[in-house]
Amino acid sequence: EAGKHAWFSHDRLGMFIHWGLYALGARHEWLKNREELNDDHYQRYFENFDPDLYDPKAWARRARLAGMKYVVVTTKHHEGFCLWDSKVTDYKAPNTPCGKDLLTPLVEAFRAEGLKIGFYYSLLDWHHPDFPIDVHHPLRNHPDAKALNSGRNIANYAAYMREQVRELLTGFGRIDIIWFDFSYPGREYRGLPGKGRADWESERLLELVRELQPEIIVNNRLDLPPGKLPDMTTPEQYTPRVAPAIASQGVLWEACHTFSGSWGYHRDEESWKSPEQIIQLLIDSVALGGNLLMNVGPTGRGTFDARAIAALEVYQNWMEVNG
Ligand code: FUL
Repeated sequence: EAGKHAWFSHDRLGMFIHWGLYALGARHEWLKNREELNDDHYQRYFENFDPDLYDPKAWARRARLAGMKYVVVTTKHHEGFCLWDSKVTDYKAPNTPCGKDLLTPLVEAFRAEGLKIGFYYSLLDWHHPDFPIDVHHPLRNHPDAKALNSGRNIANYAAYMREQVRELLTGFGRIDIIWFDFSYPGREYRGLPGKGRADWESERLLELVRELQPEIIVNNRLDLPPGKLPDMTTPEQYTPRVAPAIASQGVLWEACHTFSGSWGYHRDEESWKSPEQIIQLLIDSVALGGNLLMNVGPTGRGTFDARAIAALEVYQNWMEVNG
């Protein structure tokens, strides 16, 4: 069993990509939540989504030169927007002005550079009509939030997720990682509940994943029942100082970090990490037996911001001597 995931520990460094409609807002991928934007307001990003400079081959080349051996891309983030031509929603790239599936060329480009492919898929969905208004939902402070939930049936949404995961794991060849995000059982806000395995029907979802892609690595954010281990645990924005306890049970770990602070493109952020910090993150993860997944949030036009390119070049220069 350890054998089938041996590539992961060997490869060590990957590229996370957070790309969706929020890139146009250019101020954090959670803007719909943070600013409590309703669907009507958010629609402007959908109607103007047209990444005219999108060149996934250039992204893939930069990743390879930085020493990255795999990519994990947000096929759908919490906003619910899909980069691929999903058959079960209209809320997808082909229906925006860009008019096409953006995921297929990305997968092809990264594979052509020799990288393995991971799909991030959000369990939260702030667009789907059956996803209840809950603690993180943009409408959580709506005076009628509870009443608005009466028509929403999360079982329909769980079925929708299975359909989408089936598309993702059958339509793009071999997929090496699936990165579900995230569960928050027991978290409550104004009587609106958090969500966990009963809502996602996590075990059923996991069964489907295993059936469709037996070799795949599944992360730890499905809220699996006690005794059921994920393949990988995912410390976020920190690097453990001792290997996570779960590693002793054979669970891989991967720290994920940003070059600045947000995951989606944030134009005005001023918290970009120094070259020393960027290299230290890699050394610290690997020294403790973990992986590092470094994030880039491409712009709404489909480019890597100059600051992200500079950060990737830090790895590139280091790899040329130490890789
Ligand atoms: C979190 C998400 O809420 C963030 O937006 C980001 O995707 C990060 C990697 O995981 O839980």
